[in-house]
Amino acid sequence: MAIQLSAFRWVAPFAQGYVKDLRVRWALEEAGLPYQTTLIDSQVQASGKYRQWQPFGQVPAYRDDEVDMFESGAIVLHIAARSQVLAPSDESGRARVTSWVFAALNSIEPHAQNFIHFDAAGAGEAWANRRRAQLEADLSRKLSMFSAWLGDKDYLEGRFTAGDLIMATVLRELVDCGVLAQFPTIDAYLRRCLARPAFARALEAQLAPFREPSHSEARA
Ligand SMILES: N[C@@H](CCC(=O)N[C@@H](CS)C(=O)NCC(=O)O)C(=O)O
Repeated sequence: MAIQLSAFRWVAPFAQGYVKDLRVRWALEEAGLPYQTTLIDSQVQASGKYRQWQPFGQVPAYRDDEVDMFESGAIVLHIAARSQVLAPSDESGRARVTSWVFAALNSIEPHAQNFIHFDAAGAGEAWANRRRAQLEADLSRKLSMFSAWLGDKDYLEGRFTAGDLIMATVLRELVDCGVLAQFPTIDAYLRRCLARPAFARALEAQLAPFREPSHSEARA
């Protein structure tokens, strides 16, 4: 069975290029594994059949010959277990990759998302400005420690892995709010990750259906 991945047929322009199936597409491109996309809309999202595949009606969901999965981080780790491009084959190397995937999703992404959502609301009352400053301080603290870890490394564990892939998708969301300007080491690291040809192919694969309003919808 060909690998199948769910993705949205269309999303609002601000979300285009940022839907989380991008992580899985990128991993599959790095691993050189071909896949088919099941494009869904809100009707499919709400259907019992799709909820069997993705319990929260979200994207991405994934299946191959062996597994039915949801959660982008878990899916990327599954793909990494099949490709040494994304993770070393030894137990200790794989454990480091798993740690970085969780660090990105658990230790950095919540701070990044909290700040982005508050920042997007713009300046407001005094309490809101204080809260925004607090969220920025929390995020900056994490990014400072992350920057110290990176130091002069090209990638988190010396060479590109699934940990870098997930971390880059988390950090990329911070580009527009300007926070990364204070962290040139992270900014350079992010640019290095995003310069990979597999990322460009994954991004284009997500964006292509959004340019085709007449695209007929596949059912999950
Ligand atoms: N933790 C999940 C989050 C998935 C997620 O947030 N998907 C969004 C698109 S980026 C979605 O499907 N949103 C629609 C909804 O929640 O109804 C993952 O990483 O796979």
